Parts: sequence; C-alpha cells; structure tokens
Amino acid sequence: MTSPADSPAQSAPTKHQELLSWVDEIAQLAKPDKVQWVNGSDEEWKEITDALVEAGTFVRLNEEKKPNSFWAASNPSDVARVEDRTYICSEQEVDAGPTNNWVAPAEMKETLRGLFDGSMTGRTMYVIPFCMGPVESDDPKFGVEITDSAYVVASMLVMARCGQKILDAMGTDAGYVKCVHSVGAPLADGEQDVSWPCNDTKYITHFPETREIWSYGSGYGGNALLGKKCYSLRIGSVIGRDEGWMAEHMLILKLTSPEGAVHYVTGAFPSATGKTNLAMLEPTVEGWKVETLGDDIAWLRFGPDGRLYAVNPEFGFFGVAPGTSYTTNPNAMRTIDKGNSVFTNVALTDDGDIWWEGMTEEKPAHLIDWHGNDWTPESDQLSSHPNSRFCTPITQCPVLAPEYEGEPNGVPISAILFGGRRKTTIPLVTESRDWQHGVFMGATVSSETTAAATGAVGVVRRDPMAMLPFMGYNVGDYFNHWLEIGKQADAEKLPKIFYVNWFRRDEDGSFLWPGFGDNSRVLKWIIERLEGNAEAVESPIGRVPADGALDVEGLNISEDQLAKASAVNVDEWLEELPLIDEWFEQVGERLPSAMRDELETLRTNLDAA
Ligand code: SAT
Ligand code: MN
Repeated sequence: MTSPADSPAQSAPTKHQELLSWVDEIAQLAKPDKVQWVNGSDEEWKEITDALVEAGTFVRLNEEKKPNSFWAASNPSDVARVEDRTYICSEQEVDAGPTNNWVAPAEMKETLRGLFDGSMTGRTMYVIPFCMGPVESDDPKFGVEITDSAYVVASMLVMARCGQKILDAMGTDAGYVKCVHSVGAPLADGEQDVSWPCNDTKYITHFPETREIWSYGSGYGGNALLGKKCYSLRIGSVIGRDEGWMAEHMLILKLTSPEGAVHYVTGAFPSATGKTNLAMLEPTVEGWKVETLGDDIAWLRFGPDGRLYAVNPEFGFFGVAPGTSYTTNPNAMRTIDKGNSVFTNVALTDDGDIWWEGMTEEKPAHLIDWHGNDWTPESDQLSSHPNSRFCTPITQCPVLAPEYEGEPNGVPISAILFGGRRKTTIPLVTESRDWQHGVFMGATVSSETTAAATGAVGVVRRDPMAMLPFMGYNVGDYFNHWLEIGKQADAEKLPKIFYVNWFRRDEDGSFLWPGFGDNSRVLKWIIERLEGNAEAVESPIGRVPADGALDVEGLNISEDQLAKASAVNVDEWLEELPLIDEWFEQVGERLPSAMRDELETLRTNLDAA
C-alpha cells in the first residue's frame, strides 16, 4: 500500500511501465487516500471481506450453512443495470448505431474528468489485474479494473481470474482494457461511510476505439464489475469484430448422449430468462448427461480445424436468485452451498443463512428482507429484490465440465440456440435452414423485458442475439459480422442454429411447456438432428420436429398442449411480420440486405402456407 503522494509505482508489483503510469494518472485524478494492488491471495480476501463486514456492507453468513459467504443489501436505487445511462462513445455516432446511447468521446471524457476529480477521496483505490478466460490460452485478453469499492473487489475475485498471477502473465508490455470505476461517493475528513455508497448520477461508458471503460455512480454487478458485460460483451464485441471472432451473451454446455457422443452447444437468451438454469440443467431424458462450461458469456473463435470454439471468459456465476431452488436448479444450489459466495439483495434468515422467493415451498417464519426490515410470510412485500443475485465460484459447480480448465482455447461448438421469452408465436424449437437463416432468427429474437434492467417489465422488444443492451457497435454492422463469420468457414463446420421458446402460454395464461430439466428433451432432438437421427418437417419459418420426434416419454403433457407449444401459427406470424419490418427500419441503413432477403422469404413462405 502506498499513498498517492509517494507514487503507487514505488511498491507496485509490476514492471509494466505503461500500466504504472496509467494507475498513477487515475490516482492523481481521483485522489484516493491510498492505492492497493489486488493480488488474489487468501489473506487479501480475508482482509477485504473483514473490512466489508466492519463497514456494514457485508454480513457474514453462518459458517455451517454458507462458509466464507456474505450477505449485502444495496441502496434501493442501485439494483440493476442502467441501460439509459449506458453509452458507447465511438468517434462517429453512426458506429454506435441506433440501439446505443452515444456521446462523442472527447465530450464524455470531459464529463468524466469532472466527475472523477476527487471522487475517491477518503477511500482506497484498488487495482485489479484480471484475465478474460484461462491465462494459459494462446491469446489471453487482459483487463485492469481500478475501483474504489471493496464490494466490487470481492465480487471480481469471484467472477474473474484476478491478481498477481495475471500481472505476471502480462509481463512488461501486454495490452489490456482499461477499466475505471468509482461509486462516486468521496468521504470528507472524518465522515462516516454508508453501507452501500453510490451516486444518483450514473454513467456506464465505453470507448470502443481506445478499448476503455469508465463507470461512475453505481455499485451494482453489471454496472460495476467491468469484466462482466462492459468488457466481455460491449468492448469484447468490438475486439471480436476487428479480430474476426465473436463475443456473445451465451451459455456453454456439454451434452453427452447415451451412446457417448459429445456435443458442445451455446445458447443466447436475454438476462433473467433461465440461462443459468439451462446451463446446468439435470436432464429428465434417460441416459443423457449435461455438464456446464458457462452460464452467461461465450467468446467464439475459429480453431485451426476451421470450427468455432467457445471459451467462457468468466470465473463465477452471477445468477438471478429468486426462483432458484433444489427443484429448478439443483446444481446452482449445490454450487452456492459450498460457500465462498456473495449474495446481494436477498433476505437473511434468523440462523444466518439466506432465502429468496421460490427457494423453498414453505416460507421461513421470519426474515430480514433486502431493505433490512423484519419480514414474515404475511408481509405484502417481496423479501428479495426480483434482480437479487448470487455471486459464486464456477469451479464449485458439481457439473462443471473438465474442459472448463482443461481446454484453455475452448470447445468446438455443434449448435447455437437463440431464445426469447414470448407468450405467443414462437414455437418450442425451430431449426434454421442454413447459417444466413439462423442469423435472421437471431437478429429478430424478441422477448418480454425482465427485472435485470431498470424499466418496465413484460414489454415485448427485439433483443437480437440477446445482445441488445450489450452490443459495442452498430447493430447493422454486428449482423454483418455474423454473416461474415459464416463466410469464413465451410458450411458443414459451422454450428447449426436453432430458435427456442420455453415460455409460450395457453389461452388461460399457463405455460405450455414445463421447461427446466425437461428442456433436455429439446436438446436431445437438436443433437439427434445434428447426427441425422431425428425427423423434422419443413415449415414456413424453418424446420420443426416431426410428429413423435420429440421425446416426451414420461412427461406429463397432453397432446394438445404439446401441439400448441410447437405450433407454427401462420396468423400469429403474419402479425409478427410488420413488427420485424419496424425493427429493420430501426436498424436502418447498415442492415445487411441478406436480412431483408430472409424477411421476404419468410413473407413468401407464410403467404403460400
Ligand atoms: O448485467 S449483469 O451481468 O449484472 C446481470 C445481467 O443482466 O445478466
Ligand atoms: Mn447475462
């Protein structure tokens, strides 16, 4: 530890001169009381979590229930990503595109310089070196996050590979993404801190050309853990565009058939639509095995054999807590039960454990809710915020595939799933005719909004590739990049693309498909399609399972229900066409013509049906 007065460089654990001078520059601006380099040791974890307990940010949980784990409650105004305060500051506005907020980089830097001037006064400025994925990979991508939040440090230590070993791997000159974060709550001399410092003014800003991230005013995960969405997707997608790979909002799973055939599948689903559940589902079909490699982010790069390989750049799960239970996601529960986790905005039980809506059928008789108030089952308020989160090490997951550590350059992908959350129209599963058609499916995914971002819940919006809030550049260019990727490989080496919807409803509002572990039945059909062992029929929107091709043995679903879940309803699709038209209008002039061609094909197919 050093004070800025005697320059952080003096005791810095690296000889990376450019990094040292950048850290110095930020310290000069933000004026923290001291600078601390995060080394990733157990002693450091203890020191930081002890300090968070001392400060009232963390409550240490019962060692027997959740060893080495902590409960935190945020400021009630700081509970989710703030998309309206999130900016892509490219030199040209058109490069940010119509779906992102934009401010010119020079102007935004000016604003940020004002906000960060003295913003860390009274606090420690932590420097967190981290790596996106295994540091042993052929092309490790580094980041360094500077933050004045110890909560962010603890969370980053769970979510990313951090510390001295990363700094050592960076050597004296490795490139890295500069990530600067402040909660924006300087402390005057002797001023008492609050348990969750933040600022009403928030800026989550990205500079794609200079590969920088600056975040101000929030302590919430997606706004403050800058290795998460900010780097892994927004800046990552730009690096991927420039280098010929893809950064996607996808889970990665490994499927093994009863015959022992192994396939790796990725899936893009909007935030809070069951990605974490699908990533580690317990299959209900006999003899199939599912293992996980990731629940949120996949970086897809071509391997020497011309196939696309997926790596999970993260090191933990940052999952939505409510609804997670031994019924819906037993493997997530087993992961968190091993401890070493941080829980934010859930409820605290009287015996020092945590609880949230849906964890158990029977509600505890008494809790401290996420506002810090007494709660009983009679209470008319939720005990936990709908976007409350568990933050837990992925290596504790009992179904983690050994390839997660064993294959630092990733696993070859056989299929890509796109999914939304739609009450109508979108059938249970549709196979694309080819890559371009699959890209069209992804480009037109729509979903009802969830609590993962601030704003209204349940509104249908287009969420292309589940990337709407995460694309670091123009959405039309992004679609074009997907098409270009398809041109770089032989068709038979490319993953096959499927469109799924677990959320279709009956007229009475009930879900038609049971979901959760039974989604393995859909995965089984997909794998059998890849291997040429399952029947499909052509429909106007793509190929759908032939009658009897989906394994529903032992499933309590009526034929009528199954038919409704899987139906291609031409009238509903005819209503969808103008919505897609409208969306493509919004994408604007950079929409690739191939996407319009696909829309015309769809129109023609529906007219003929
Ligand atoms: O943005 S977070 O990573 O905090 C959560 C999410 O929306 O997936
Ligand atoms: Mn996500």
